[in-house]
Amino acid sequence: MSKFITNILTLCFLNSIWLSSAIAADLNITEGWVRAMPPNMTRTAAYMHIENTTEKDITLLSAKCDNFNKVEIHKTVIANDFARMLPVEKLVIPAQGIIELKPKSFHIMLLERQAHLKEGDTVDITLAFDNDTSQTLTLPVKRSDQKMMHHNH
Ligand SMILES: [Cu+2]
Repeated sequence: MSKFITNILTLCFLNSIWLSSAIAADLNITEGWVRAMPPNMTRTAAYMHIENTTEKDITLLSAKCDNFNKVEIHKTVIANDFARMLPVEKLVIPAQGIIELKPKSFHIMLLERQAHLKEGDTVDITLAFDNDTSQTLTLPVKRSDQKMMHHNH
């Protein structure tokens, strides 16, 4: 391999390290999980807390996941005691703020699954943001009642 190419590769490598540490400092994503799905279901949702530690709003533009053909950002709205999910184009994480993606609220909707997901599996989801960064999360698959119990004490 020529010296020139080696240098380029080294540069790319260093650059990607720099990028990921910059992202980690800007957005703090915690409490991520994906709802386990019954075998006959083709859709499920991912939840997480996204904290913006910067002085500027950062917008979540899209998400993707290799296990699902279609991924959307959704919001659940309750009208007349009836819960309905609406796609949202993007999700603003306010400067110094935190957005909670959780049941009955915002979530990443995973549609048209490729393979069944069960409790104990993990799912990689990549989120793309308007500051030209993206972040890939490895989220555990859990049953929702476990999570509820954990939160309701
Ligand atoms: Cu949804």
